[in-house]
Amino acid sequence: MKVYLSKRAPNPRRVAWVMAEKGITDVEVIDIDLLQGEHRTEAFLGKVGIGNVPALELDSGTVITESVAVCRYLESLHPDPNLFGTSPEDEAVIEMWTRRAELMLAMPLMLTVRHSHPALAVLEKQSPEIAERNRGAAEKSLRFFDRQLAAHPFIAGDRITMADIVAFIGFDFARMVRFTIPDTTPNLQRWADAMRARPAAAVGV
Ligand SMILES: N[C@@H](CCC(=O)N[C@@H](CS)C(=O)NCC(=O)O)C(=O)O
Repeated sequence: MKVYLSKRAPNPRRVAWVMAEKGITDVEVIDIDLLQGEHRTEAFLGKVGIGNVPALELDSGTVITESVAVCRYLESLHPDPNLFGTSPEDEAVIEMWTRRAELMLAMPLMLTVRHSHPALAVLEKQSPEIAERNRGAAEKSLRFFDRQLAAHPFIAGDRITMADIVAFIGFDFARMVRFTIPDTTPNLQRWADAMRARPAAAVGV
């Protein structure tokens, strides 16, 4: 099995983080240089089918893209520690929070960086308006997550799950454009400090 990742890119980092949490070392990691366009070559597109990382190539030849799908597949092979839920209720709650983390935080934060950081102009026709609108959308979500984290140590409850990984990597990526968690959301700040302290936070950056 091979996984195509790219250093510093947020979606591949989710996979690197999950592999680190689970101690997965038997997957060959191939680093793709996005800024050099290695994901847009005919060879990559022919194999993966889409110019995005991460991509997981199974021994059967099947290629799985979409970072959360890749992570879920890895969890099915390496169930411990559990990041996606252990009962129907637990799974549904974690999926709910993972989607919220994706749509309300990670996606707007990634679009903010993509549309405003000069280094990413090579990948995107940048629009300051899109960057600003997405920064605003992420800012609007902060209190919602802060309230959840006032009642729970992690986003979906009492342990780290995929929802935390998706949300934290979004925040960490947005530091590139000086997006910081404000003092007005101290629970989010406490959670972010705890996430940053995990050994997996050092992988894929
Ligand atoms: N929804 C996909 C998004 C994948 C994605 O956009 N990956 C970025 C890196 S973070 C990429 O490959 N970008 C290449 C490009 O924009 O040309 C996922 O979660 O895997």
